[in-house]
Amino acid sequence: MSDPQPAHFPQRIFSGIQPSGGLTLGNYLGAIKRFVAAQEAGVETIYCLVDLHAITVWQDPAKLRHATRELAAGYLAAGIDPARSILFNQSQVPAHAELAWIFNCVARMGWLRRMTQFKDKAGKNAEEASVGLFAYPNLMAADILVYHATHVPVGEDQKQHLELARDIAIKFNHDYGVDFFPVVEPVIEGAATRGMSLRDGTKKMSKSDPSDQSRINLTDDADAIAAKIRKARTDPEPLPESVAGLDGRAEARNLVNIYAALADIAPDDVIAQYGGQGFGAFKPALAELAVEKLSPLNAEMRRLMQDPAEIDRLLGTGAVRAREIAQPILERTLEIMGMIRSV
Ligand code: AQP
Repeated sequence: MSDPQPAHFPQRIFSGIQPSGGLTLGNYLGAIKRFVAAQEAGVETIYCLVDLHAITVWQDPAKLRHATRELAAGYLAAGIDPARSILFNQSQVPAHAELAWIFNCVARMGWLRRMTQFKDKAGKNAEEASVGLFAYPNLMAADILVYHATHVPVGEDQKQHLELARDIAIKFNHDYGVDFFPVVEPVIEGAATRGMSLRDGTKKMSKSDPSDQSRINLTDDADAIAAKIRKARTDPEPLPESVAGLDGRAEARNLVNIYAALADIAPDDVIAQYGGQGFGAFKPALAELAVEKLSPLNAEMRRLMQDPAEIDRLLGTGAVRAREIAQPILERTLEIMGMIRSV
């Protein structure tokens, strides 16, 4: 990772996932798997379940509670160690929402109007969308900057939001004549930074897609995984002899990328092995690999979900550690802005 930050911003990784449904293979390959790699590399890592982001669209309270615990179980099952990483849910650390308000006053309307995710999620009915959905990227900037995080591993879809977080840090530093917030670096790496829907290779695989067939959920059992891969949309051609031959073949490229990310190899290596073969051969190989990699995860998530009180306890402990970092940074921000701090 290149690090253009001044030395007074030591490398610190922050990232988050919304408990807005069950985890998908896209979240796993684009985010969680890489969160674990960062933890294993020995960098300071802070991982958040961004429940305040989830409520930018309607969430049934009981489902939100379940999805938050299940998401925590997903992180833990994938290898996030709460002793080495800080793992917590956003709403237990009020500094996120407080700094987001400040950033609502830093970011410009025009910046937010350019955000494609708002346009995608609000659709044609933007007037009915919540104000929170529109201001979502300001909260995301606060999530990151309230820890002075320097690097943020995310999938490709979050690139624009991270550029906005950089713009907010730069504007705040400039407006107040300080070098206080780091200019964060997005870390978008690996073969599956944009896992696509199994039904439509031009659409992102998403936990809120109405079609369950469009995604692999981390809670899917072996039969469901194999069936979804078998039914995944493809074209009639065999796999090409080189990666360049995947151009214009979104569905084929997606399956090759998923294979590569699951096997920790490059798409070239997948093509070297399967180029020239039809999907009749490739899909069963992919299904076998997916089941091999995801089944242990799935089993561990189920085990963890049997003890929700323990998950809540872990999140509470993580939140205490998160508050210890976030609160002084929020206090200093308010001071810089001229707010009286009496205590
Ligand atoms: N399809 C994907 N491929 C690669 N990475 C992905 N991510 C999400 N989908 C893919 C990455 O997962 C992290 C958490 O995303 P999120 O849950 O906060 O929000 P999202 O990006 O909006 O994910 P979803 O699944 O599409 O959720 P909904 O449907 O609720 O909006 C991020 O790092 C994201 O890049």
